[in-house]
Amino acid sequence: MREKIERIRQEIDAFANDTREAVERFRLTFLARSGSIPALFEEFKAVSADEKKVLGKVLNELKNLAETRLREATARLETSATGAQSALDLTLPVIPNEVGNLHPLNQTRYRIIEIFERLGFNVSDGPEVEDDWHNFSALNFPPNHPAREMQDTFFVERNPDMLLRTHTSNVQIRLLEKQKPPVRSIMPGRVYRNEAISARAHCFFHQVEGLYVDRNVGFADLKQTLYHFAKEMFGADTKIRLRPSFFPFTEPSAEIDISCLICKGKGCNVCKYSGWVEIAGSGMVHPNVLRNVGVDPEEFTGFAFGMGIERITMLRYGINDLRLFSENDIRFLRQFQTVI
Ligand code: 2U9
Repeated sequence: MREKIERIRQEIDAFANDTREAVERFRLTFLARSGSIPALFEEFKAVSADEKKVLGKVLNELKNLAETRLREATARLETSATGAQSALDLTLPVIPNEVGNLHPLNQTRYRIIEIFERLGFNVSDGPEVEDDWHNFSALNFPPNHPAREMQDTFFVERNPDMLLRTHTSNVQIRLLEKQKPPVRSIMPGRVYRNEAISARAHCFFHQVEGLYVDRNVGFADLKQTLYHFAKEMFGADTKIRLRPSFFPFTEPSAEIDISCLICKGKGCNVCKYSGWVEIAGSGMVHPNVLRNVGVDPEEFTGFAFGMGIERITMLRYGINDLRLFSENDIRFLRQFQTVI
């Protein structure tokens, strides 16, 4: 029996426990019920009492050796590359969670909404596919007037026409049709134009328009509201300038310029050496428009304005190509990560 024990010890030492299958074979060969070590214990029962004293110790050592080797081999497998991939190593550095960010246009939209909400404006929404009345006729665009051609769009149906709205003014019309003044609301949304795509134009873009109709609303209210907006949006030392303009739906009308953020009015590429950049259009709501929605222009007056969210965002961040906003290039979008 001594020789058998010695032979099995040598077999244990020689056994290559390097794969999952080999470890299982090791267990079956030496330790399982039908393995060689339990067989030795069976034999042990028959030896003389004297021999038991010596052999018992040796046999237990053999069993401990086999069990230790099995434990070690199993542990090696768990941590090795070929072993269980599921082995959890709590010492590894964590895999960072990739957090996305709001699209820069949405960041600007939320900032614009925030500024006007604090002045008491609420937010209204309406359809992007619109009829001729709400997009053009109610807004005092006469049929065949050149103003219609300047806002050419995509027609979904003809006679009667259904089209992709060219501005969010359709929402103001819908609002005034169902809500009597006072109305103080802004309308952010996507609009469409039939334009060739370039760095400065696209077939769709985003606007925020605003409308304030009540008794005694005057041009001074318009000017002060947009001055406040410009300072909140672009910084406290921002100046504004109003230039006469024309829109069918407002009279009088004015373009709103701000002092150039880049050169502080000295003259640069962005302001084309004028010191001023355009940020919005505005005006007093045309009496015909008020009449079209059943509001008496003798009793109520109002001002309205409109701005392109792309344009404001380009000025805010110094972006020079409109197409970047809709290409979904992660290298561009990642630059607008906000710290939360
Ligand atoms: C109603 C009455 C009046 C909305 C207005 C503008 C001036 C304007 C442009 C700015 C740049 C469009 O995004 S842009 O191309 N908008 O200049 N929009 S006043 O006037 C309204 C709207 C609704 C009932």
